[in-house]
Amino acid sequence: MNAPLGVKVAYLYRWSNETGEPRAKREGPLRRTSQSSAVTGLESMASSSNLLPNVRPAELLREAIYRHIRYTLVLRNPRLLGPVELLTPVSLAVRDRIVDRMIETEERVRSKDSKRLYYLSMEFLMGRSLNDNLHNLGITELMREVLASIGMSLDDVLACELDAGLGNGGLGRLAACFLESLATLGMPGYGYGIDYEYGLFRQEINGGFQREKPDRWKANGTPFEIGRPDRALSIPLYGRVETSRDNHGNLRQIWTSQKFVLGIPSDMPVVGWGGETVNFLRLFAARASEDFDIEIFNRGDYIRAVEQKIGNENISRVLYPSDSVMSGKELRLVQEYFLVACAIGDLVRRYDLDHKGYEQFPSKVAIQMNDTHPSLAVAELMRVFIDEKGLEWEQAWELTQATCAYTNHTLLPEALERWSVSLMERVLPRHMQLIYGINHQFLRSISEYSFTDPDLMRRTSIIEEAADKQVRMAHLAIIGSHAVNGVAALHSELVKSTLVPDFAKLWPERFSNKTNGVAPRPWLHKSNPGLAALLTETIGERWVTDLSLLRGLQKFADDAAFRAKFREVKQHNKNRLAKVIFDQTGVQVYTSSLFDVQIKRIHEYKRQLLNVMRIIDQYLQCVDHGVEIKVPRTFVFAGKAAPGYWAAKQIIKLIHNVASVVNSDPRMKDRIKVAFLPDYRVSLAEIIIPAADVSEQISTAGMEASGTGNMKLSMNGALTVGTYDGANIEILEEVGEENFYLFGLRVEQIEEMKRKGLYNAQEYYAKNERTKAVMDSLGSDRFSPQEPGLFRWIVDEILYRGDRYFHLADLPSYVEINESVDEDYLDQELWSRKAAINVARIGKFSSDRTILEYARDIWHIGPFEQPWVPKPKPEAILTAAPPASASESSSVVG
Ligand code: 26V
Repeated sequence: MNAPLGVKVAYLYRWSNETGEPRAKREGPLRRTSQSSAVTGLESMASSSNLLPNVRPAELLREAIYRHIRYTLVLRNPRLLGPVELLTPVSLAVRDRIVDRMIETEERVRSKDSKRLYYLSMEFLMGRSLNDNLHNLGITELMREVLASIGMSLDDVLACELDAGLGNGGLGRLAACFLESLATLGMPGYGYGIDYEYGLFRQEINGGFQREKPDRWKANGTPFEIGRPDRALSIPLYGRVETSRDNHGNLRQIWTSQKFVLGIPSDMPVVGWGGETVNFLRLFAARASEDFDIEIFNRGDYIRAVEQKIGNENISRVLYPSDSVMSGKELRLVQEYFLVACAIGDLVRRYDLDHKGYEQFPSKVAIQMNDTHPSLAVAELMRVFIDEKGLEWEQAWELTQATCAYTNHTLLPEALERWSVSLMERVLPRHMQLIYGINHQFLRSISEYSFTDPDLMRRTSIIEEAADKQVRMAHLAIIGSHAVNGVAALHSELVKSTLVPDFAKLWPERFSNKTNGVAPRPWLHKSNPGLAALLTETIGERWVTDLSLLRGLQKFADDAAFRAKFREVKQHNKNRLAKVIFDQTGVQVYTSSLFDVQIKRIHEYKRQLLNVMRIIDQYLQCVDHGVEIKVPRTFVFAGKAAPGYWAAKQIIKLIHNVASVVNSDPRMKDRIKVAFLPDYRVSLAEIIIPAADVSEQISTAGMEASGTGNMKLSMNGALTVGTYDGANIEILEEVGEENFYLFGLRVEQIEEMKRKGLYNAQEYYAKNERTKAVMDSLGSDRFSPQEPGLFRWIVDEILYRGDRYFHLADLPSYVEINESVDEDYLDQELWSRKAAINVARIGKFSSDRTILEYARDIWHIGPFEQPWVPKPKPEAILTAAPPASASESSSVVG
């Protein structure tokens, strides 16, 4: 099976390992390293690759890096390069290994003609690639050794990579975890997204206020994006629809006079644990097509034509930074269609490579829509089947529905997508027509029920009849899918009972729950090496790909020696975070204090404000009433506010003001420290999470669909202080109520209070002294001495404008539960037992489990069991020969 020598050329370039100097320097010109004077440099490398099995992996890796330094960067002396300059060659050396495995994976899937999953998402929060890839290939330590040999620290190089922050928060990170799990499980699953030039804004803090800066995440290069301009697609927009007859005399709708924009794909490899499977995330960038607006060119208006060109390229310029309010902006609609059209165009092309006709389509392709953002996929697939492939409506519809599935991620009415019909008619006239057709067919199918429920059609129609007619994207997604799911048990019930009860009654079998999960490789094994080593030493290494095995840890929670080691790991992680806090904020914290962490988007429903109220309460108790604070705490906040979300930005300012008062008041004797870490992102989360003692998950019940930070924190040995909401409920069920600090109203209570108008914040204010004191301090200028009246709005909002989020109803029970936290924390043996039990019982929340459920119930893609994947062996990664067929196959990665 060996490839011809010429194929191996990329593998080995020999340098001396004693001096770090290129051997070529001593032996003569690079092209003359071989005995044969006739061979080229590349051929000489090919001949030395015969030595592969005998060469140490470290040497191979170093040679691969040196080769890229010389031939890709055209630089001479590796020892003179700084960490930023090394990032690219180091990444490319790793990438070469990955590419081989990516090609092999594709060949495997193609030869089996396996069904493939395409995960369509406007967001993928990938974070840093190099570290993740090294880790899943099992060559992190090897790379550390190699870089050390040239006087470079691997950590310094890793830190130079800018996060790919192509997402707002939970929804985008979930997509990234899903891709990692798909690859680890060996499933053919691919992401389709947008290659935003700017990801989520960078957050700077200025005088306590958030300032947004553009996120130039590509500035240091993106070696893990593999451009595929040969796979470009032409995407139509605007124009009009004309009716004409085809050759058989049938009426056909022709979308004409469109403008075209190009979608240029780049692939980010997604390496599964062990490197056995490498899938990809295909991201599309918008480029002007020569003939975008051919009329302007024809008129000879060159400058306007170039302006148009720039305008079209804006489609993939920037990620929309709101995760709360739907903006209704044309550019966002165009972005959504751009993603969908690129994805469908590409996946249909891939299907066509190996199949004739479309009968088999749903048995070869599954499309998962991450929220309604890509729900135009339903209309686009219909358009492609009918207009481009000539299928009849009925068959096209059957295939579309059998292929698509939809996941809902929010119940918040202001985040539900609706697009005005007039906008859709202008941007996507053919799709609007198809949506009317889908709606008509649907309404006809339910017309029989209208006798008993005359309002049913109005409620379920895709078109909302209002002054400005709207397309309800969730209805389109539900009608066009064979499966609809929520992301935690409670949330999935609420989808059925409150969001779309009519659809749930019509098609109960279509609805299910798929509780979210997080990938244990990046969020535990990689980011918390101390804990990972302790787990492996205690229960073996198999937990990495089967997190349910953490249960084996349970008996060790009673073992004092184990707990001591467990605490030692946590302490180490806290020391590391303390340094970061000091460097980033100047706040000095005590590493022996309890680290209390709330890290997530800033949103009223997530109630960072409740957390601040409790801090204020403790502060007032201490300085005004002399109450002793028994357990010193460090409160860590991090998170971004949507740039247009005024209240959320004010909350950031409040956190800073409270921090400056509390941190500097000598009467507090440093018992409480508050720190806001700027620019929350994946790579910062990786440092905060392993160091947390307490995880704040305090949303108003019924409002957090699932949460995933809650899972990551508990997985890393933090105890949750949480409401009965989202996946908190399932975490509590797993870890046991004695290992979880539950407080606050339940959904039913909140619903009832809303229904009956029972929540009166003023009553809570009047009847609780401490609540009153907290509110009064916000109304006075105690936390804004230089900025009079700054926080009065909070009092107005809560006491006089109804407080949608029930802060005052939950404040007393929140304060009380925190007293139990303090008591337990004083007993470190008790605390570490609870924390260890959290880790032992968190296995359910691996995204491997989530993906296996999607695969079994929705996608019908194997394997249906968790496969065992051994720890990768560096030798295997470094010395594997390239695939023999690489030179024979023309289109290896389609
Ligand atoms: C909504 C919107 C509204 C239109 C404008 C742009 C935009 C961008 C993102 C979103 C996402 C809102 C939904 C969301 O992020 N949901 C979160 O999903 C997580 C993963 O399922 C879940 O853990 C969180 O509880 C949920 O809030």
